[in-house]
Amino acid sequence: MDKKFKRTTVTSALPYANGPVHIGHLAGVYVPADIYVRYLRLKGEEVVFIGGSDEHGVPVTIRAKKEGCTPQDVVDRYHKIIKDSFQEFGISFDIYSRTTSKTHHKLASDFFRTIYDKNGFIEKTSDQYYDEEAKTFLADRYIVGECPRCHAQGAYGDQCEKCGSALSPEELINPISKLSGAKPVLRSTKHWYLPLDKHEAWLRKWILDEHKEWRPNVYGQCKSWLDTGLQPRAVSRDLDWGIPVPVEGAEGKVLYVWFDAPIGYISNTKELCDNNPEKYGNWEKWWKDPETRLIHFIGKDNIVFHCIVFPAMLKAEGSFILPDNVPSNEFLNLEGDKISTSRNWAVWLNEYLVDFPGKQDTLRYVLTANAPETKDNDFTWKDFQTRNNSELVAIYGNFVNRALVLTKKYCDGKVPPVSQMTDYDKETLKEFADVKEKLESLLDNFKFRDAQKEAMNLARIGNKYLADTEPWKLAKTDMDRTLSILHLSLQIAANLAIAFEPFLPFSSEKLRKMLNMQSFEWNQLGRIDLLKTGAELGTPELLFEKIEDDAIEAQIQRLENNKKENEKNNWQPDPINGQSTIDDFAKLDIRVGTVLECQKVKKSDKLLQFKIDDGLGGRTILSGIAKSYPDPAELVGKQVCFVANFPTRKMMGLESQGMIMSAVNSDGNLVVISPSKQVANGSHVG
Ligand code: B3M
Ligand code: ZN
Repeated sequence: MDKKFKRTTVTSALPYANGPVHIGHLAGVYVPADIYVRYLRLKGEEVVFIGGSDEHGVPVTIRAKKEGCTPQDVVDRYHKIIKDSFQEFGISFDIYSRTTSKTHHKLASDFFRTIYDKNGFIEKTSDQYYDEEAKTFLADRYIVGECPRCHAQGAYGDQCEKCGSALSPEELINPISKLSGAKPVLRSTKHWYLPLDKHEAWLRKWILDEHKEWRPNVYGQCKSWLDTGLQPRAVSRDLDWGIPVPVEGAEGKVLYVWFDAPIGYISNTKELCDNNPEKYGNWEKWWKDPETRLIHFIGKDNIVFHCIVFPAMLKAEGSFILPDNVPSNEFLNLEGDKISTSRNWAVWLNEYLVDFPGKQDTLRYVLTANAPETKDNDFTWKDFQTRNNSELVAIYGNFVNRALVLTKKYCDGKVPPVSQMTDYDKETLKEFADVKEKLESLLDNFKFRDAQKEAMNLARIGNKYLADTEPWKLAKTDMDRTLSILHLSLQIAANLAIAFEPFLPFSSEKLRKMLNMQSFEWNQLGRIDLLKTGAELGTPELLFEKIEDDAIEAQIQRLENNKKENEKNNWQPDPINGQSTIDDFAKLDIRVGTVLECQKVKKSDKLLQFKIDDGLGGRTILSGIAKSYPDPAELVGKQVCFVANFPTRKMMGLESQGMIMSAVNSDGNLVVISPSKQVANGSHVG
């Protein structure tokens, strides 16, 4: 660590407690933060790791309304689910608390008040949309209407998703409240604003000149915000869920969730220290001492809040340090598609644990191997399986298992003596001599993906060493050499246990026990005297298990099902298509006929060929509905409606005389239209 710092405060974004967490959260924020903290702890550095749930904000209130419960019920439920998931995945927070805690309410309130008393806010009255039925002011996202730019329907008060324009709610044509469907009215209301424009000059210097080492994605986003020019931002809202604005005459107003949430880092630190002062000392040393280094782990959609807004708040308050780095990841996609809670396109951590019990490290490994550190990245189940089976099992697990099982066999489960070192041994040792420095330079620079690769490389070296030296063969002729090889292999395994601890804590713990390692420190990395000759080893166990195809197929199937289910639930009929007249309709001659034959057209996966009794001598019609009727015979004998006066068309070398009429169902399937009672073939539809 940089000499000027004595200790590190690590925070990770506080997830909203209005739903469970998924692999995107884990990959983007919590696994990298946890790797970093575990690494610092192994080095014996002074560090705290602060987490918690973000429990305020409009989405919580909406969810509560929908479910007919209170906002507190919602956050109680999800706080627990989220907290448990993190714990199960070994995210080693010193504290995981919540923004509904008493400590937080008081601290956030005092924080606001300090800035207020220093005249750090501006007060402004403006007109905002109000829903008279729901009796509430409307957050931008809860107002929809026609986009003033592209005229698409359903644009949000802050953005049109069709054309991408940033909007403000007053610009929407025919705005509607998403809460009640009512037409919102403008009402004047007073709010407090943080004048970011006044902070712009020092922010520019601090970020653009003094923090050029921040990741390019973070630095770039900050630069573009700063270059556009900062505007005052409202830090209060009209809402009945949150921390009341601690100012007279502010009834019905609460702190904006993005104002109180980052203060949650501080409150949670305070709660931690107050509860355990012997271990952690006074909370202020973690937030106010210039010798403390503050690091925020976040996702890319939170950059502006952590690099611009929160630092401006800290500066305005006046007694806090500023973050030294804000390692932010890009997004993780899932099977090529954006992860989406509303579309249920996600791998939920609580569900993963049910399907893959005990396989936390596999997910941690795969998420780090594919970490979206510099660009968006993709998680696929196939890749998950490959990385587990051909890296964790075939390299790391295989090496460790062979070393331990052979030791049991040839040396009674005790660390064998080493009698000779060949040139080959020395070469192997050379290869991993600098592993510590390599890993450090990567971890210190938040390059977790490359760091994990380096650790796996160490396992590769070990695996290759055993494969090349083949001690199981040598055992027949040269037991001394066999034992020397095993000795060295076990030392490499001990190094692996340490090197992998930040990444795969569960397997490292298992391995540590198998090797019976007493001391376990980062400083030991690269040494080959970690295990003493003659020391008793534990029982060999498999570190990783193979994942079979059917488990992977089941996951892919589940995602497909979610997608279908979601399409059904979110399906809405198309809007009515312009106007037509009775004369337009009269031009179509629609009739009823009975299907006499129906079969697939050869070489076409779309077309079905119908023979229809149309009451007029019969006709053939081709219809592109084969995918919806995998068994065309089911249509034989049914009456269907068809357009009888279309000109004959040729498709795939066959003639089609008319068009069978079908409804397009919500899942995209086509369903042929039949009269509700038997009618004479050739009857008119009109
Ligand atoms: N809850 C947004 C998010 O989960 C927000 C982060 C707060 S960090 C102080 O993406
Ligand atoms: Zn638009």
